[in-house]
Amino acid sequence: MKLKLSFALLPLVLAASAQGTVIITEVFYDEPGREVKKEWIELYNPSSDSVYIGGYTINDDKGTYYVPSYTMAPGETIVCARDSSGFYDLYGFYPDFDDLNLFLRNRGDYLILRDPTGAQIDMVAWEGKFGWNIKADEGKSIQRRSLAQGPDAWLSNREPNPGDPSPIPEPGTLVLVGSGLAGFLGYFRKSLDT
Ligand SMILES: [Ca+2]
Ligand SMILES: [Ca+2]
Repeated sequence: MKLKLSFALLPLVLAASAQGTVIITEVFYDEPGREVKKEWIELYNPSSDSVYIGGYTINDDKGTYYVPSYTMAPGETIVCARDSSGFYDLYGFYPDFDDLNLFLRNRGDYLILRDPTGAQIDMVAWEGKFGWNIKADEGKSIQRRSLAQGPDAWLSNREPNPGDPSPIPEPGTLVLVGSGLAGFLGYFRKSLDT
């Protein structure tokens, strides 16, 4: 029953994916203590297709992070951390990548995800930056709860769950925020081109 339902909704799931392929789903910017080696970012592929993210970039107010050359499977998350051992200290396992070179400011910062053409495909800001009033206390994270853009799509002060995209809905339910037929046709055209 569940499988049949998922299949029936597939076109609209694809419509959702056409909005941005890969999104930021969690940011851990306020690590315990004064060092800066435990920060991390979680990315998620909500689409039904694999997405190669080599050439994607993430900017904050001071720097640029070149996302690893990697292909994300449908529904896969990856965690990009500043430091493997720092991350391990907190969670008891290692991040997918440990080359994050951004300093995620506790008093307001932002992340802008761009595809290889430079087009912005996602963003998040916190602690008042750009008027986004989401925030995390020390040791907590901000987490996305929907595919929508804007601060309402995010939750403050969450218990970190690196590698787990929740509370964002599973792909079969993302149709609720899909962009409709136009988005689907756009996606279809794109898939024919490549
Ligand atoms: Ca920080
Ligand atoms: Ca997560």
